[in-house]
Amino acid sequence: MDECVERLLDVRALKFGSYKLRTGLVSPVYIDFREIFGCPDLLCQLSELIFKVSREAQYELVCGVPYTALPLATCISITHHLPMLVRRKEAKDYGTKRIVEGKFIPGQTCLIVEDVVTFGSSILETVSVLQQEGLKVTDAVVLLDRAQGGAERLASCGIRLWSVSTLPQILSSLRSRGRLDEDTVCKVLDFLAANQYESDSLANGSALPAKEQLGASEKIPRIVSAAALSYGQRSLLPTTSPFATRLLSLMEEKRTNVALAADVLSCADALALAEELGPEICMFKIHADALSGFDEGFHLRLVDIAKRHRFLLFEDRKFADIGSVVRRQYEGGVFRISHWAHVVTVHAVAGPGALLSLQEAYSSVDSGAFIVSEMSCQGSLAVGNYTQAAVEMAKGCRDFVAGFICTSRVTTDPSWVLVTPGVKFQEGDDGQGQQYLTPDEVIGRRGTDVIVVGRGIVNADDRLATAQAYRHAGWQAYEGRLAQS
Ligand code: 5BU
Repeated sequence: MDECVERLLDVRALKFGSYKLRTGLVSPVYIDFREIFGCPDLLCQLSELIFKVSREAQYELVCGVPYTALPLATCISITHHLPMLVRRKEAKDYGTKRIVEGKFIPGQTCLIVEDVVTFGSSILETVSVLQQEGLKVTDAVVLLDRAQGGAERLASCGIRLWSVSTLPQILSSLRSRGRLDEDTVCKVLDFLAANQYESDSLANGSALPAKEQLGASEKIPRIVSAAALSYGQRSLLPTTSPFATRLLSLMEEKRTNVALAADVLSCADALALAEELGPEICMFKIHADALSGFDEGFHLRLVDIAKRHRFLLFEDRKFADIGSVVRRQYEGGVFRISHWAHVVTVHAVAGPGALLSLQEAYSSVDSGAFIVSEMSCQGSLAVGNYTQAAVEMAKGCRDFVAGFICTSRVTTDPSWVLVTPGVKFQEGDDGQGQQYLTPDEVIGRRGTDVIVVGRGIVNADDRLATAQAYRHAGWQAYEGRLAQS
């Protein structure tokens, strides 16, 4: 790598100075490997280094993280006759609708190729997309590790990271060649030390580093609360769990914060509802044990509809038992929930054991859980100290817990997603304990993030128009809240 380092400086793929980032933070280093697209010899040299450094990894396919790493993966594919996959950022809305292009057989192993790693989030996103297609991912390789905790975070998710170089190694190489002065080296090292990935950075009151942007390590000040940041910004926080990242970015892209509670009688009715209302929602929530006709075919069809209409599957199981039983309920039995649900609910009453068992059993790195910290029904015991203890419990399981079921802002930490059931245009109750709040009250005034609407839509004469009306109301309330903060 040493010989390439000076070239990287010369072509301005590495820049030292003072760079104001989007959030106002001033960084002493900027890395932009898009600059090497104009130097084919350097591109080939670097891709060869990437290939060599990861030669102990076992894989049959390569996949670059879009977009900067795509040419690097392409060079490796061509030179070493390795089939390549391309992960789309979004599925096409015409033709095959594939999210991963290329030829593969589920069960094959794929190496992820990336240019820079900061906190590992972009790699984890690609891992999750490939895993959903049935591919195995155990290794990722990167040209430059900024040494901000990304390798450790990936290791905790079961991904081994190989890196051609780290930012401190590059600094020392440039320093010894007289291309960088001591002062700049110290400034960059200080910057790296102050911007490390910490899974619990909020809990200890420090500022939040945002997820990697190309060459940019950004900070979001502590004062921000969930209400002041967009869903998209929150999806980029390093403390946001992989599932919450996926949900928040989907909500931002699709412009919907409506989760449909599909409380219908049969699987056939649920499929019809998913097909009709899928384009309007971010999550489709079911109670699998309350649907007649549940079988393997049902969840396969549901997964297919969810992919086509881009929503996430939510099994409202409300696990509440000892860890070993909860794990069997999640993985096995009739419902095999972990095989199709992106997210589940867990009661806090049984303590952290249930959460930890579910986390061990999940089948994709971006599966998650919401902890029930409050309930919408009258007389619920989930209040006060119980609610606060539930929020505390989540901090021990940040990679799996995505947020809370609640009816109020139980935390101001913007990395958690707050999901509120009991939503209808008409406030009041259903005569059986359920209490309803309006979308405006929930999102606009109480400051939670997702409205769960069931009978308000399911019992309407025109379900589609009603779902659209809830979508509109939920989004307006969200935009109004952002404008006010
Ligand atoms: P409704 O038809 O909008 O009242 O349906 C509400 C859904 O949300 C239903 O599936 C409940 O199981 C779910 N729910 C709830 O209503 N209140 C809660 O506190 C929790 C879940 Br947790």
